[in-house]
Amino acid sequence: MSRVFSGIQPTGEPHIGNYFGAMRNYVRLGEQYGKQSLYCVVDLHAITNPAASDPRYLAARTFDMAVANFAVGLDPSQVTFFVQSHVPEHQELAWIFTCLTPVGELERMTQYKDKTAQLESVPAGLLMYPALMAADILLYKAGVVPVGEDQTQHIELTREIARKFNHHFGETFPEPQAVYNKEALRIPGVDGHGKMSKSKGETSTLGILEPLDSVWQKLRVAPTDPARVRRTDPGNPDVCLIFDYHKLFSDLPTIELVNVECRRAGIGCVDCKKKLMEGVTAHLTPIQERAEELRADPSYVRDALAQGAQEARAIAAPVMEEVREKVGFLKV
Ligand code: AQP
Repeated sequence: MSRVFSGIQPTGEPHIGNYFGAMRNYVRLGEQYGKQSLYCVVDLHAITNPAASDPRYLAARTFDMAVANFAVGLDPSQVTFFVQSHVPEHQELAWIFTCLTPVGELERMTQYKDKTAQLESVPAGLLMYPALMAADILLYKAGVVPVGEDQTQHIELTREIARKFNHHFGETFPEPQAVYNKEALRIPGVDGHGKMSKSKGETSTLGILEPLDSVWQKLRVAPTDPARVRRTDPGNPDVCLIFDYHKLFSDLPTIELVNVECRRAGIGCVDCKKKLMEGVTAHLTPIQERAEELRADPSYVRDALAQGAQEARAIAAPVMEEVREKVGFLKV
């Protein structure tokens, strides 16, 4: 049976893009693959962007990211859930992959270009990010990787690295496949500026653990179809991010109603947003209640993470032994 691997960065509160794009698939695949599905809070990735990983908050955000994943339905007794820095083999394999990967390949990654565009000084870790990500996945010989569409290029590079390693050192790694949630490939930010993203700050995100009144304040002022200036103007849901969100949170009759009524100016944007908020509330309330219970029991979360790291290392250690031997390191 193949393994599943995915990681999520503790760079801020998880948002509905992370949730619909990736975390829901973690839960679905977790039910199917059990302990052979590995999920990881990737704190080593988080520190590649110093602006997004203040050391005062990193541990708390790592803890909160675990809470959020458990709250949406990942059961740590059924899957393998851990923190990346607790399994040092990730870094060891990442170094070997770094040595196999041309700098040019890393420099052409879109995410690298986006994240460095505003930086005066670029940390080398940002460039090496995809080599570490390849190590995360291949350390467990995972074949299935649930991610959002923004990770496509990194998964392609992971496949390339696996091929290269196999070619140089003998057949070792599978070529993993990305698994997407087709309904949530790239959720737009609530500010209307591109992809919803933690590192763009709270104006971009709707957090899954965010107080609902704060969510409403953001939705209330969120941009809609720019061509719809007056209430009486017909709108176009196809260019409206509120309609994108309806498709995630609302039931089919509501989606259909909003679609039809917006086009003939039968519903105003505020009422449309209120209807959306009903779906958001129904979705997020049980998740937020579960998160509160988990926060009240920190030892449960910590014990689960310690156990998860042990389980992950039990898989990683023999793979690393095989890799060391194939690369030719001296054994004493
Ligand atoms: N807007 C999105 N729509 C769909 N999927 C998304 N993902 C992220 N944003 C969206 C998916 O969520 C998983 C975890 O993401 P991550 O935290 O590891 O890093 P990211 O992709 O870089 O997400 P962010 O929020 O944009 O984080 P920062 O700003 O810290 O880099 C991934 O599978 C991702 O595809």
